[in-house]
Amino acid sequence: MDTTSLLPPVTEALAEFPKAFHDETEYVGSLGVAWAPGRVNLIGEHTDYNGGLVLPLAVDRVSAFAGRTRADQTVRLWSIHFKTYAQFSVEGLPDTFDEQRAELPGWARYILGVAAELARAGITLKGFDAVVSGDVPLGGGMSSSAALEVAAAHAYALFSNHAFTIGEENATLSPILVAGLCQHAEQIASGVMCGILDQAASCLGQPRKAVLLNCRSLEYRYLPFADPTISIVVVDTGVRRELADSAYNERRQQCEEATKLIRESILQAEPANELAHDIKELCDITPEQFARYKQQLPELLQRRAGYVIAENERVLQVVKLLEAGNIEEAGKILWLGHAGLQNDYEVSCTELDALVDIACNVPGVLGARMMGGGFGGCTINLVRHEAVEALQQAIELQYPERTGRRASIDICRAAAGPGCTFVA
Ligand code: GAF
Repeated sequence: MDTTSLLPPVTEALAEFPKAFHDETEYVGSLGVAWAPGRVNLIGEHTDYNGGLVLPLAVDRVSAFAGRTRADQTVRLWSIHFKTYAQFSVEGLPDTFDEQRAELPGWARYILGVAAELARAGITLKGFDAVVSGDVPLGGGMSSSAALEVAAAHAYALFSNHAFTIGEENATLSPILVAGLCQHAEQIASGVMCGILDQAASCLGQPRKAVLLNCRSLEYRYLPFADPTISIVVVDTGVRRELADSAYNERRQQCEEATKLIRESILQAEPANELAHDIKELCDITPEQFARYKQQLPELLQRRAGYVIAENERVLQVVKLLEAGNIEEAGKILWLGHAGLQNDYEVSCTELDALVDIACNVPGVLGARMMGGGFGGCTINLVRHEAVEALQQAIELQYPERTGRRASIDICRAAAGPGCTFVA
């Protein structure tokens, strides 16, 4: 196979393999590679676990594996980034998950988690040795962990020699099923009760396209996203907050509580309304219902639920505007999304707010907002090409002044989803 077309992290992992694994291990398969992209989310934040809409796109940054199938059920991994080995067995999963997880470094837990979920789905896996590399900024809001999980699922598919297949016609698992499986892997590996956004974006990526996903029905469709005059600029605050995980789970609980209270209020006021029984998640509540019944919620839950319901509407507005070719107006909706995340959902932080505020004063920035779980991570900015430099300069000048930190800036393109192949 011509390896020159492989992405840089894939090539890097391939080159490292003979250096990382040079003992007498018996291999039963050829050298192979698997990879999966990170993502950005245009709009639809914290809507995924509320059964709502999201509009992400996969980016040209990937997690990658290069390795060979072993004769036993051991998985040995070498992380180029962390410069550490990790080892576990796929035998006995998912029962041995908790015990094995405790012994592993954080990054390897996601890979074990994927194996556990595949085992739960009834798939028997083979062991392999592999080098893991990647260029998705770690913890930087572009879903490095989802990229790692989805790449791992493709590595298991490749190295388990047809125990299962992903994606193509008659495959064992569709891309969206793999996304769900990797979402559960993330939950058990990290304890964060995430939605499906990140894993779905990685699994469904297509060049020059965004994907509109209904996280309740799991139906999706693609939208062209390739305006040559616009850049997607991702700015990393450099902030990672320990408490982010517990705050995320707390938001999720608040949304569940708000859903329950509104459902009860509707049923009480409209006992004949059979449809109200079907309200399971916040996004099952229409904006009109919410306006009518929100007074029944404590003030905090009004703000949390109000944000989610409005954000779901914003996704629809952005889709309409993009379809009409009106990126200027679509961008404006991103500012509104940020305001909601900052004031009502309260998942932003000083650094994210500073970046959005700086971007707001640069002509040619069409819209910006914090992206992902929040409390740190990054912002997404839709920027006219000719304004990218001005944005960069404004951030370099003002962000350290305002926060005492440095931000890093990355320009991304909508890129393809995951893949795997044997190379020798
Ligand atoms: C994180 C989660 F992993 C996603 O599922 C999603 O909820 C996102 O935060 C917020 O939109 O990335």
